[in-house]
Amino acid sequence: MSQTLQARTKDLLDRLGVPAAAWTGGTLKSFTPVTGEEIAQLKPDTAATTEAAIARAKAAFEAWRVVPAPRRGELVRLLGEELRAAKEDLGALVSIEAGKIPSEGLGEVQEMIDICDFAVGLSRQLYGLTIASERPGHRMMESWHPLGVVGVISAFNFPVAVWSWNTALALVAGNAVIWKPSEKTPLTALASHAILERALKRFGDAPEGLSQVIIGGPDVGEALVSSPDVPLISATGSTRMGRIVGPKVAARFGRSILELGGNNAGIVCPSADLDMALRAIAFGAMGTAGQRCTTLRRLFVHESVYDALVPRLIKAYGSVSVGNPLESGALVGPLVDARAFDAMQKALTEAKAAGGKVHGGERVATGAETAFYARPALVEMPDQTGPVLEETFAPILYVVKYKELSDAIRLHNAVGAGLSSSIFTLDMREAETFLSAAGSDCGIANVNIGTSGAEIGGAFGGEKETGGGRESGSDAWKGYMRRQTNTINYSTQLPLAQGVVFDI
Ligand code: UN1
Repeated sequence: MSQTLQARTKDLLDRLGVPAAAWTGGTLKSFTPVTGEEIAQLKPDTAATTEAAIARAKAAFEAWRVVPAPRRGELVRLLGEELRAAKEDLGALVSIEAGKIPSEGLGEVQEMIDICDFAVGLSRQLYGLTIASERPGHRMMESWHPLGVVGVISAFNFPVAVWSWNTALALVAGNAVIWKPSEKTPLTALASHAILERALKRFGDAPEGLSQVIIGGPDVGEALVSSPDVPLISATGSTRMGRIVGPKVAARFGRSILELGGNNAGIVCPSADLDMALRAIAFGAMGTAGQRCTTLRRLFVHESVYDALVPRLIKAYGSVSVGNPLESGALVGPLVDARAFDAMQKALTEAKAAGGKVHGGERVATGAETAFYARPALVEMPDQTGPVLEETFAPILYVVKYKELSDAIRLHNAVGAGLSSSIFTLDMREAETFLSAAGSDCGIANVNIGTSGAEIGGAFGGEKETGGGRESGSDAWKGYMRRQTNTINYSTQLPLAQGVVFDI
């Protein structure tokens, strides 16, 4: 088995155009969570090579920012084409490196293609406003200008899509990009970059160093985050990471887009379509083995439907297939590593101590000792206490019974994170209350679908400890540009605003 997986990785990297020298013979080891075996040895960057990359990116930015935006869009159009051609291979590599089931590996690449399409259209729509001036013979408007070098820090769980959300927007916005992928998923980063390089080659005259990847750990991240030549850091990962990165960027008056932890919840109301809710909850809570930032982690179920829904959910938890996603057709693949498994067990122990009734959560043997598979856990909790208040990056769903919707919404909002949320109801009043100013406090609030699996067309991100950043669709592109307010006087007079007189 292990030979086969290594060989498959090599095969995929060859086909995707990543030279063997980039992932063999180095000191940074890469493992697949599918079997736990080592699949690559990379040569890590250093603070010095990162600084050199930033200097190259800065020079590239100065050339790129004056390329007309629709022409910049052409590069992203070509990237979308190359991604379409590479979809099967890159999706398979995501599955090996991040442990996703095949359709989720492919889905992640589809998300990259979608954002490319979006960004191509955007390259002709970087609109500013025209604004009425209070002065005669004057005109006001807004211009959106490129920002500079964008540093992208991404996590293991969406190893390539998050880069593409940032890069597709940053490139049409006229910026250069430096990407520091998770140390756990460097191979998919190198592969994505090889795909972009093919697009750059076809494009022809893009400046050298426009988009670069740096591989390594905190020292490399630190060099990127602290550099005054990187005006924007877009960082996806834990709230703990955000607490380090955010203040560092702010201290130098840089801008950051933070997409951090989620402790996402759903509310199941008396009128809910329970069959539909069951499926949505199953995907939201167990999909990607609970390792999405949008994973459903808390569920508030109205007392009148608790007995009709929760036993069915427990049954689904007991029977869902867990195993090697590349071989067995399982729906739940591995946790990323031993630490993730230990964190899951610790949370379950704490939940039990807080009065929780745990269903599932045990290790599932696959014959590979260094791979960590767990049966997803559903925990019936008497209240929202202990580990329920924290994000544990594993498939644990805490279920709490409620009587009044106002109580459910209060509990829903009573956690640190504020990423995604959903309500299951056929009652218009309940749905609209949940979406209202007094409802969910999250960046994403859904009705009759789960918390995960957002489309790229909407702005993606959340409030509070989730960091407040927005990526992907809607007007998230504005975060990657600088706004300039312009006032133009085409009269023969010089009236001052606010009626100020200053005659010399
Ligand atoms: C993440 O987990 O960091 O909404 C991103 C979703 C995906 C993106 C998740 N489209 O679940």
